This record gives sequence, structure tokens and C-alpha cells, in this order.
Amino acid sequence: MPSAITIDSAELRLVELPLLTPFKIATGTQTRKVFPLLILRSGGVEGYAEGVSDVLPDYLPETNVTSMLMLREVFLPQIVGQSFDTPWQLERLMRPWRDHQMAKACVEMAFWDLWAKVLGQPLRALLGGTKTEVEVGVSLGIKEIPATLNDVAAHVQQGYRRIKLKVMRGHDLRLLDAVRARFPDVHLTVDANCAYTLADLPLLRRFDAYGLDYVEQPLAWNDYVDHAVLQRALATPVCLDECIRSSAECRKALAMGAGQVVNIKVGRVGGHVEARRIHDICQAWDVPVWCGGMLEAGIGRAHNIHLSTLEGFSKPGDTSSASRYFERDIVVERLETENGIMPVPSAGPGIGVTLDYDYLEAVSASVERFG
Ligand code: OSB
Ligand code: MG
Repeated sequence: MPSAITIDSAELRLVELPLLTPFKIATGTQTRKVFPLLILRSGGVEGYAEGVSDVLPDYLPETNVTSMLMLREVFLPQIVGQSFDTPWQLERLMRPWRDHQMAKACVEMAFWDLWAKVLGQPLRALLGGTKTEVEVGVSLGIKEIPATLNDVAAHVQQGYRRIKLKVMRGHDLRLLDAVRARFPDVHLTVDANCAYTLADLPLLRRFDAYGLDYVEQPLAWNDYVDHAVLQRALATPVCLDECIRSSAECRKALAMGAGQVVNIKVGRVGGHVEARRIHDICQAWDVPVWCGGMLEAGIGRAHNIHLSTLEGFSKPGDTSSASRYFERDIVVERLETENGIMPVPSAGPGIGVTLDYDYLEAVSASVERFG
């Protein structure tokens, strides 16, 4: 067994996949998924990761341009040709650089996959996960109310464990009235992607009438002060997504009472090491966590599923079937749920999926090689 893994080379691609249907949230409509894909190589072994940045800074400030730039100019030159004993060592090396969590996550997650493959272990086992399958819900984009009712019915029928409705200003209470009238017992949540302000407090208080499991990220992406004010005024738990980009932010947000549930996206917080720290802090506060998604293709989705096997992920995640978003995936294995359960990919060690290089080549807008 090698004592350290030398990163011989890296390959950075920008990948563009069409979405089967447009995905509309409060900040805009997505019709394609464009993302950085990183391959790290050591000997004959490859580790993979997807970035969760997008074309425009409409979710968080990072974009594909900034992610690719940081990877190309800063992170990859720093690690290619170097040896690392563990992912923690790599994470520590990148920690001094400010922000750029999505770019850091690419490097760190690809190294976890590589490390796990060299050790011959499933990623989940090295992360400390205990489950071999995870419970999942769906995130439904904004449509006209009748179309959303059909979407809810279809996904409840398929056995998804929770339905999350995207909402925005002017598209909330009537939607909730309609969905609750037809589905009185379903586990229901809403995600506002920062659409509201504290001036909407009277409106947001009316959400309490719908028995929601939580309301996700109602206020600004960088404001847990106002979220604390809101949480004190609501019976419904507030779930933080955009607001939590590090364990330090998580600690402060929970101490302030800014939320009672946390959505962890490994790609948003800089990688699995930081995701695990957030998980542990939430456990100490008795705050449930669940694994969010960013419409990932198979590599990112596989990472998310492995992370979701940790004990504190006690609510259904957003890692639903890949076929809801893509006609064809960049991995060979199909990541599909059955009755709201997603099996942990296990086609081999690491993240347990195999890259479909033919299709990857066809959907790569650019390829850059390092080392
Ligand atoms: O806020 O969770 C979010 C997708 C893109 C950007 C932000 C979010 C989402 C989702 C999709 O809700 C979840 C999924 O991957 O299915
Ligand atoms: Mg969200």
C-alpha cells in the first residue's frame, strides 16, 4: 500500500449537457447544465469530481469562469506532481486561499475518489457513512399550478419521500393551497432561493399554515442575521442552503438561531472534509441535515449519494434519479431511485461509477491537461 498518492496529471473539462425540461427557480431558468469536470490521475487510477458552479453568479458568486480560472491558475499548478497522504492534507493546503469553495471542492472531491480507489474502498466507508442506500425527495421547478400538481402526483406515485416546491414572490400561497388541498399528508417543503426579505414577514408567516417540513433559504444568500429574526417569527423550521458555505458560518448561524435544518451540498462548501465538519456541528446542535443537489450529472450525483450515507443525514436528500434531468449521463451506470430509495453506486471502489468517455468527449466544450 502506498504511503502517499502522487498526482501525476490532471484533466479539466467544461461539460455541457442539455436538460430534458427547463428548470425554473426564483433567480432564473436553466435549460442546460454547464459544469467543470476534473480528472486526477495517479499511476493507472483516476479520481473524478464535478463542480457545482454555473454560467452566471445567480446562486452564489462563483461561476464556471471563476472556477475554471482558479483551477487552472492556482489549484492545479499547486497540486500536480505533488504527493498527498490523505484528503485532509490536500484540504489544508487550499484552506488559506479565500473563498472559491466550488473550485476547491472539485480538487478535494476528485482526490477523495482517487484515494478511495487506491485503498480499494467505497467512498462512503472512508467518509464514515453507514448506509448502503439513502432516502430521497425531489425538487420541482416552477411551472403553472396545474402542471406542478401533475408533477407532484407523478413523484408521489413514484415513492419520493418528500416534495420540495420552488417558490418565488407572487408564486407561493396559491400554489401551496392547491398542493395541500390535493396532497394533505405528503412531506412538503418550499425553496425560495433568496426571493424574500424581512418586509415579506406577514406573508412568510402564512407558510406556517401548510405543515411544511421546512422553508429553505427564504432570505438573502449572505444574511443569517435576518434569517434569525425570521426564524423567531415562524413556527416552520428555516433550512439554510446558500447561507452555509463553511463550518464557521454554520456554527455562527446555528448559534444565532438562523435556522433549524441545514442543506449540505459538498460542492458548495469546498469538499467532503468541510461537509463532514458541518454535519458534525449540526449533530452537536441536534440540527438535522440533508444532502442538496445542483442538478448534477453522474459524477457529482455519486459523490452526493456517498456523502448522504452519514448518520446525520436524517432527512431525504435532493439526489433523485438522474433520468429526471438528462437523457444520457456522462457515467455508464444509471443512478435511479426506486420507491424513493437511491442505492449507493458500487460499480467499483471510490464513487462507484464509471465515466462514459465517448459521451464525455461529445459533450465537452473544452479540455485542458496539466502535468
Ligand atoms: O437551491 O437547492 C437549490 C438547483 C439549482 C440551484 C439551486 C438549487 C437547485 C435544486 C435542485 O433545488 C436539486 C437537484 O439537484 O435536484
Ligand atoms: Mg436550495
